[in-house]
Amino acid sequence: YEKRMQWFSEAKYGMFIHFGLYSQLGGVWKDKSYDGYAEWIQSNADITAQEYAMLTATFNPKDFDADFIAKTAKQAGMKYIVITTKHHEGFCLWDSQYTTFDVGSTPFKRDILKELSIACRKYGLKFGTYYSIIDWHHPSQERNIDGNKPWGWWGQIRMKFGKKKEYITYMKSQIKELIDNYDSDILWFDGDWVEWWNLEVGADLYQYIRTLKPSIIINNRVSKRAVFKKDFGTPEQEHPEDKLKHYWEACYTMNHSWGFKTSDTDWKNAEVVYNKLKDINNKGGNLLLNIGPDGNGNVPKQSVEILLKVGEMLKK
Ligand code: JFZ
Repeated sequence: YEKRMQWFSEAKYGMFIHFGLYSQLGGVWKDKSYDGYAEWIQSNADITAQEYAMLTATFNPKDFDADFIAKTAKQAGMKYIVITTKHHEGFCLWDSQYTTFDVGSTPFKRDILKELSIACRKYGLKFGTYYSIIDWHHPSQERNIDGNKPWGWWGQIRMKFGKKKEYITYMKSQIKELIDNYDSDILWFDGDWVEWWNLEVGADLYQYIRTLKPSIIINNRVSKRAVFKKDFGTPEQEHPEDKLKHYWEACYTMNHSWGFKTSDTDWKNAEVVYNKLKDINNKGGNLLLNIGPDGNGNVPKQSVEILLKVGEMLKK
């Protein structure tokens, strides 16, 4: 365990990328701007999976430039990148054999994960893959009409009776693709809060992945994050006051939303980010700092500016 965690504990700083069909919307659906995270618009605007799926027809981020992103991360002093390969919406950024709800069914067609994983290797960065446990598109799951906001009906999406095995097989097949085709170094799960996800399925999945690639590292959200801290904990938009006994990584955005959001212009300045990074590192943690490219694949210029400024400060 210590051995496979070594690069991670030395890395200190990484880049998170939230990118998906939602990036095209920028937080706006049918001329109305929605509060909350832009990657949650399907929930916030209560869009049916069927209507939402039409966004594949217009997904064409021609300006997506993996080399530029990896180069910028490198210049910023980062050591790894984690990208949302499948967020809660269920859309896959690679051409998966196990679904057609993926980049292969869009006019774009390019394999975003292939491009980014190659660029990461070129600049000596580790390559990590975020994979959501909850899936708003997969037929195994349905909205919980009894659920309460603010997590929303979609946030508490439930497993249909008798479908859990089928979905877990789907997860395992896709994760095997992420490891076989892109040699993922980190599996970063999310969505562990739903009721049907429990410690047994988490432990089984953890073991399965460990067998596929013994050196991979897996975040605590593979299980119930409150209970299980291996391989590393993941506090979000906050970080602990003191040193912790386990490996950890805090994730933050530079504004408020993770996915690209037009109205979200309240950017942290470079000093704030730099101080957060130093504070987290002093307490033994890593910072995973997010960018949300827009629907054309462009990284907001404010984000690039902050990244490069912090990179300069780190060199001094
Ligand atoms: C989750 C996602 O829902 C969100 O879209 C984003 O990807 C983020 C990195 O992770 O959001 C969460 C997860 C957990 C908490 C809050 C937001 N939490 O434990 O308070």
